[in-house]
Amino acid sequence: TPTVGLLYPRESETREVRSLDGIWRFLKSNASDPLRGVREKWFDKSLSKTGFNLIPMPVPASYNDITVDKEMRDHVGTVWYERTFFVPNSWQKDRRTWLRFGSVHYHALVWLNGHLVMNHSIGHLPFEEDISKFVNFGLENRVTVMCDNRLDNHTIPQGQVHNVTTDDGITQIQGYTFDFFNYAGIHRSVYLYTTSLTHIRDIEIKTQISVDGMGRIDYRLWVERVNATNGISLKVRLLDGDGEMVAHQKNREINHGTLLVPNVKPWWPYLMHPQPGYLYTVEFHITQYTPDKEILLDVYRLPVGIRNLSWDNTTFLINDLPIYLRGFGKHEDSDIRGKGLDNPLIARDFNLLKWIGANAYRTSHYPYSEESMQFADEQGILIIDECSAVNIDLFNPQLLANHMSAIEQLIHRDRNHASAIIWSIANEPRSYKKGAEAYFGAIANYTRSIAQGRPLTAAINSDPKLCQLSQFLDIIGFNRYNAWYQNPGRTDMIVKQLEEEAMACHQRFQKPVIMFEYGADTMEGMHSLPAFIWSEDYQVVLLNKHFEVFDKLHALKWFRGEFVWNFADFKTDQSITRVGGNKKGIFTRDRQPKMVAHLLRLRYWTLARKL
Ligand code: BDP
Repeated sequence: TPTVGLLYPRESETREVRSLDGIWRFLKSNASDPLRGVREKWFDKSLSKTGFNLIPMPVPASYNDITVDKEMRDHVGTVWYERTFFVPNSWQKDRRTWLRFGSVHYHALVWLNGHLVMNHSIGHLPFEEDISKFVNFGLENRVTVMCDNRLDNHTIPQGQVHNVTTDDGITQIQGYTFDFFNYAGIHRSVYLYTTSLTHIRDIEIKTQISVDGMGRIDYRLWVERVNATNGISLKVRLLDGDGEMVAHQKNREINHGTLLVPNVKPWWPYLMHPQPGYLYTVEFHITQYTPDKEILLDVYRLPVGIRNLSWDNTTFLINDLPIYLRGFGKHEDSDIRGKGLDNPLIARDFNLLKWIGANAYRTSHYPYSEESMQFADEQGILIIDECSAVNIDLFNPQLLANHMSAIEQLIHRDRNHASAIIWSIANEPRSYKKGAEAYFGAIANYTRSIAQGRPLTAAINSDPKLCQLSQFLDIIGFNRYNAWYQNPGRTDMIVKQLEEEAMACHQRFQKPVIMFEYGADTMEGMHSLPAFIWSEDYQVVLLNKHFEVFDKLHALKWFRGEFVWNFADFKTDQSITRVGGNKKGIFTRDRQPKMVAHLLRLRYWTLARKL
């Protein structure tokens, strides 16, 4: 389990960051022999020496929709990426060079100048390594990445590769039971950065506000010290939103400490306060004192929102006020780039969230980019932070280990974000099956041991009477498709049914309940009166019926939120239930509103004013 590499790369007086994003050289290996490149050591020389045709491939992006080749879109197995870059001589003396990937899906092997430097599984999460000893300083370097998209019974999420006979012979296909397209490639930014030998490896902060308005930040630091670093000390400064210093500390204890902030400006969610998303910056300076001089070894600045979070069997509070969540399930998904990091798209999505009056979303069904988490902190959008365990089914010890690792990496990466308020440990697992109780008991115990003051949830579609996971959660999330998968067309069969389902969740487990998914596939521009499934009118009627229930439940206090499925249309694998993808979006895939967006906007703004 990697426990480092999860601090976001930031420039400072002592750190330089360079992007390796851009156009890389790319090669798709033959599906029938995915490991040929490893056998033949393609990483030893430039990929051009393989004799295969290389194509230009943008990074970050999924590779699937970049070309017009069906085999590229549906590829199962490995692909290779490569590029060259220079590292300045100034990075050599008394310094380290780090190579960091924001996410490669699913499995990545990374070589630098022919040396294997990284091996990481589970997409959606960053990984990095100190590459100093393999770097040619002042000269050209080559990075080679092999990316494997195959999912099996041990991967998070699970999938099965099997052979099918086609007109051209036998070929492999990837089966999986979740509906979003299994995009693959170097999905997020690649960075090269440098630190001093002695530097901050990791930071953990916890915040709290007391009744008298005193803010408190407890921090822990992991400092990598190298030989001659005696006499090092830590200086910590807290800057407010205007850059004014409001607290500071200087000590020889470099591993932990506390900052107190009188009259603290709390971090508030969007529409709960005139100034939501208020962030301070904690500045950590590591200095070495020698008899004649003071050497600045490292500076790292971490944006921090100060807030309280608490919950009990009926409610969920932020800064001691109960909060009702108005949100969405989302996806990282867009035309051409697939799951590739796309800053304009992130910015647009946050503008739409604010326009519609939402205050939350769930990172269904995997961790989203670090950049989006930073946006959420700044805008006051609450994040139900989900790990990539979607639809898991066949419980086994190796899966359990990988699932724990997925959760560890997620919490480790996101624990310092004020916006991350709840950890979601799974989406629609087959939690009614034999083996689920022991499996999720272990997952929940483990998550709780590292939960960093956040409650646990999961998005559950099993019958509450049969579910063996819910008992371990703090907040029960449930997914139901009344008048869609159940009783399609019958919007007159939503209200009673849904009310009973929500009540059953609460009665059995006595915990706060959130609806995490409901919705209807909707073709933009299709109209029908009276409403008929797939039309925009049907989506309006279906949502309206759900609102009726939510209003009733809300009066019961323990019902803590509503999340529509989905924020926007997204790509799926090919099936007869999908028209160009999943169309349950409130927005289209290119982020324009469907008719229902205006209805939802009215509701979310009204709720924001009322609650
Ligand atoms: C739910 C899944 C979600 C799907 C949705 C649907 O959690 O990932 O996209 O169904 O089919 O069961 O629209």
